Amino acid sequence: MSKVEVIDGVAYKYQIWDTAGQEKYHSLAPMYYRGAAAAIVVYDITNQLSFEKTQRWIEELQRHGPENIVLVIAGNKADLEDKRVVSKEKAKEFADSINGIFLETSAKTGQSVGDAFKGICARLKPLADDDDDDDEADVGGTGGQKKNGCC
Ligand SMILES: Nc1nc2c(ncn2[C@@H]2O[C@H](COP(=O)(O)OP(=O)(O)OP(=O)(O)O)[C@@H](O)[C@H]2O)c(=O)[nH]1
Ligand SMILES: [Mg+2]
Repeated sequence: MSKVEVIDGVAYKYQIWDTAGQEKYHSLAPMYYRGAAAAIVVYDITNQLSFEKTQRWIEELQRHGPENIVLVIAGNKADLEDKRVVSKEKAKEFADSINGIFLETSAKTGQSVGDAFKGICARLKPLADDDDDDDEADVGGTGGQKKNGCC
C-alpha cells in the first residue's frame, strides 16, 4: 500500500509492503527489504518466541539489508497488557543496542501506529530536491539505494 504524510511542509510518500512472517515464506523476504529505506519488525508482546524471532530478523537485515536502513522494532498488541510476557525495558534495550526506534503499538486500537511512520521520517534525511517539483519524498520501495532517504 502507499501512504503520504506531511511533516513540516514536506510530503513523504511511503510504499509499504507487508511480508509474511512464517518460516515457509522466509526466502521471499529479501525481495521486500532490498532497497528499502526502513523496516518495521513487529513482534507480539504476549509471545516470547515472536520477540526472539525479531532479533533474528534484525540480524538478517543488518547483514543483508541496505546499509542505512532505518530499523523499527514494534511491540504489537499493546492493548493486551494483562497478557504481556515481553517487558518494555528489555525490548527497548534491544532496540537501543541496534540503534533502532522502539514503540509499542496496537493494531486493534491504533496506538502509536502513526508514530512509527513519523519516527521513520525523522530519521531520513531529505534528499536534495529533484527535478519533478512535486515536493514528495519517496520512502523505501524497490527503487534501489539512491532512494534511501526521503525524497
Ligand atoms: N488484541 C490484539 N490483537 C491483534 C493485534 N494485532 C493483531 N491481532 C490479532 O492477532 C492475530 C494475528 O494477526 P495478523 O495480522 O494475521 O498477524 P501477522 O503478524 O500479520 O501474521 P503473518 O502474516 O502470518 O506473519 C489476528 O487474530 C489479529 O486479529 C493487536 O494489536 N491487538
Ligand atoms: Mg500478516
